[in-house]
Amino acid sequence: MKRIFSGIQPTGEIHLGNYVGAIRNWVYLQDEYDCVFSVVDYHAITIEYPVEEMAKRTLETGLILLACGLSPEKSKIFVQSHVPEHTELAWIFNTVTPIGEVERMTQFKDKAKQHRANINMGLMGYPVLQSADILLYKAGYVPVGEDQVQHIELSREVARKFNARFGDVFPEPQEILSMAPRILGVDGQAKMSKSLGNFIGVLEEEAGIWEKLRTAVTDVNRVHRTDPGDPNICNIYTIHRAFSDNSMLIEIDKGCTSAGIGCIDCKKMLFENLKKELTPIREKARELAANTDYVKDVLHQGAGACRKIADVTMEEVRRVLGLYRT
Ligand code: AQP
Repeated sequence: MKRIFSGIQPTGEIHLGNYVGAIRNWVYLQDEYDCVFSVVDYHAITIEYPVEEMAKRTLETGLILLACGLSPEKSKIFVQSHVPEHTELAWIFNTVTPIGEVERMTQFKDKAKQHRANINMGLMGYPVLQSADILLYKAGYVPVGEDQVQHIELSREVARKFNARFGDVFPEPQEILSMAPRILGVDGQAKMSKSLGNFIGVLEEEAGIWEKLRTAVTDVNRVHRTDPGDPNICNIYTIHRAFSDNSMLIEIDKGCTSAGIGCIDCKKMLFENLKKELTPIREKARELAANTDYVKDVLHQGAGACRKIADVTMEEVRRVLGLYRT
């Protein structure tokens, strides 16, 4: 069975971008692939974070993945720092990764601007650790949002460089994009992001979701209700694509381009569909929050299963590197 790896950072509230760009796709894919999914806490420490919150956020992120439909019967779900081989392999990959390649990564440039006071080696090495996350399990496929495609390209480069020098050990992973690989924030400007505060949370209460939706930016050229709009440049329509069926999309397209419906009508339709999909997730999350021992157990079992795979890969890697073994 072909293997998948993907991860999510415990950097805050999981939002619609994470959900439709990645997590919902993971849920579908776990029926067809051998899946490994991680809460990547070592990635999350590359920016300043509230230390006292990290453990709680990590557990909550695991809980949300389960609430969204990941199943421990189908997938291995674990916390990255519980499998130390991730950082061991990342160190080795540092020695085959050209500095120029990591310096040109868009995410590094963006994060360096956002966190000027702490541009650390970890921030720059983020995609090297990500390559290790994927290749430790020799995963061939990585379901991610569009923002991560450049990093997956780099992981192919890392695999090629390593294989060229030490022999054919790693596959070259391919990204798998969802049908909504890039959701903008409610500001309609930047990517919806935990750290930018422009998000709608998957577990947010309905009143909060509506308030954000109601005021969210649409097609900026549609100033008056009577102006026709262009769904192709409207972020609300992009979100509709992820939550609404074809007949509704056609209805909105027609209504928007002819000014037959207003933005608020369109948002109300989206709100109804969001409620349909997110309410069961919120309920499941509430159930799991009352039984965190179950979540802890899933993560514990997941880490155990992953350590076994990691151990085999690392033995092979240490051998091909020519390290002294007793
Ligand atoms: N706006 C988005 N649209 C589509 N996919 C998205 N993803 C993130 N934002 C969007 C995808 O979600 C997965 C997990 O992301 P992550 O937590 O590892 O890191 P991120 O991409 O940096 O997400 P955020 O929310 O923007 O976090 P912060 O603010 O902490 O940096 C990935 O597959 C990502 O592509």
